Amino acid sequence: MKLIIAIVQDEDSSRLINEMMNEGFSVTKLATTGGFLKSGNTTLLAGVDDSRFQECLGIIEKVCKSRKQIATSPVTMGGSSGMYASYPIEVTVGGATVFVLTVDQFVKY
Ligand code: 2BA
Repeated sequence: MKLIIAIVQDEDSSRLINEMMNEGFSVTKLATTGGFLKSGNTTLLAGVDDSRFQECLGIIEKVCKSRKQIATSPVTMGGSSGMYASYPIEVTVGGATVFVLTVDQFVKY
């Protein structure tokens, strides 16, 4: 069994969960926050059989779109001045960031 951890954009999460559930995958949704943008994203956990995890990855790839976002980056203006300024930067947010872990044991009580 594999554990798929998929960090996706909130906009894609409902459709992704629906498509995964329709194909018989079990999913847990976590409300998470990206460290860089400090805005909300969604992390999905799915325990899937080895024989089906590629199929699950295919659904994630199909549903999740990359988008451009403007982030505000803080910059220090001088060593001793203590002044800060911020400037907008454009970042491309995936798609999906996916980790696949091999599961040692899976039990339900
Ligand atoms: P955030 O950390 O909010 O990052 C959002 C997007 O900002 C990233 O998109 C990337 O395009 C950009 N970004 C992140 N760190 C940056 C940096 N130091 N300098 C310039 N740009 C930067 P994605 O790479 O698609 O990541 C989307 C979200 O997936 C991330 O949100 C984070 O929550 C998660 N993530 C990505 N890589 C990860 C990793 N190696 N471990 C854990 N979580 C990760």
